[in-house]
Amino acid sequence: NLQIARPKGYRVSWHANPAVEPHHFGQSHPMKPWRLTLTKQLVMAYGMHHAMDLYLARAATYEEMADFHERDYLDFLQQIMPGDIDKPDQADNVVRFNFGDDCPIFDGLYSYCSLYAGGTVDAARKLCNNQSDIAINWSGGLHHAKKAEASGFCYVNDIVLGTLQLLRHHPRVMYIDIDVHHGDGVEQAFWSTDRVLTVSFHKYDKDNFFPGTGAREDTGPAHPLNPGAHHAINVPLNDGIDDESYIALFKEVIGACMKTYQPGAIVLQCGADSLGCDRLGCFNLNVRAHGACVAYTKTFGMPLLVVGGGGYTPRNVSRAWAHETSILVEADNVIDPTIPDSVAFRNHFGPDFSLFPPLSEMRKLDNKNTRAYLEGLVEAVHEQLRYIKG
Ligand code: TV7
Ligand code: CA
Ligand code: ZN
Repeated sequence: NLQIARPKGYRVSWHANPAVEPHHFGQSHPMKPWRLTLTKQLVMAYGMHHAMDLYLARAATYEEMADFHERDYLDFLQQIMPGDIDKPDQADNVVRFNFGDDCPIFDGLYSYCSLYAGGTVDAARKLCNNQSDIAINWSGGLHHAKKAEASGFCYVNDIVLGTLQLLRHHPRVMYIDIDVHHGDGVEQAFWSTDRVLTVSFHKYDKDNFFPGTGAREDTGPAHPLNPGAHHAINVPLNDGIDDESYIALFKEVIGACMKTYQPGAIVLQCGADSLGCDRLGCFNLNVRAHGACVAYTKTFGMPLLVVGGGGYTPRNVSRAWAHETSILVEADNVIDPTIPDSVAFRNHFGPDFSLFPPLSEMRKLDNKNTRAYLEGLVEAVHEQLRYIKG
């Protein structure tokens, strides 16, 4: 695929370590690091690796992770072994740090965490050093992890670590989260600063959808002495949102936030569980619509840290992230939507063998977001932005 040239004027870097891919969360667990293998196979079969600088991610050090995480939590993460979960002397910590079915203790857990976190820290540093303009780590984006607690398949919050790096060089950073789940860990980490504006689009149902936070009126603690008040923007949605409404909503909300806040860098979490047909998600988006959010974010032309996140139907996760890689290297108009013959595991992409299968038609889900509801959300975001000065 020699037609894929490096984009002129800006550099894209790819940060990954293949040692992340073989980790197993357990038999029926929905999180499958193997989806990263599939993504990489697609990206390489299309020749997109020629258009990026490729970096082997190093493991984040203990000290780097301690920029956000508490040491007794990291100590536990570092020494715990799969059999230990049933040992009475570990029981207190297992409960305290929230390990269990969602966040199991599997073989190589610490190396898995430090590798995906290292990728995001490396990516952020490349942006700060001005050695890259768009830096990608599809293994990152684990937005639920708290400073001393695992949560929702996330153990180390690589997004917080990467954002802390960006804050060394940029007065303001904007965080955008299109995973179907609320980006609660990132929101909470920057709850009390006005230097990060967090914006999450997610399915919201307090009692029936994880993590149950992210209501429209949750905008940061409103104490007059808290500079972070109003700096969390939540866009709670109902089942079945379609391409057209999601793209319009994304552009209106993000366009308004960019205009008001004027950040120096953007972190974009691209959780692919907002696609139609996701095993855990309940939206109705096609690969092109998910990608349109990435394309729109790129139009602002600022340092951009792109991370993965959720996504539980691996064939579609890899389609979305390969397509989004092509958008970032400006090859989306030259690649063939038919999956190349040379791609490994090509059988996973049948029967259509297309990058863009009709996900919204395959599982009929009513759009439970009325036009009036979506207009109300946009209006409320505009009102919230009046409290924020760029
Ligand atoms: C970023 N949903 C993470 C999203 C994290 C969602 C949840 C599961 C789940 C876990 C399993 C499993 C599952 C089919 C789905 C209230 C509970 C219900 C555990 C069984 N199958 C991201 C986290 C969410 C684990 N958790 O944003 C092992 O679904 O809803 C919950 C919590 C208690 C714990 N039980 C689920 O996308 C990466 N978990 C099968 C095996
Ligand atoms: Ca989200
Ligand atoms: Zn998710």
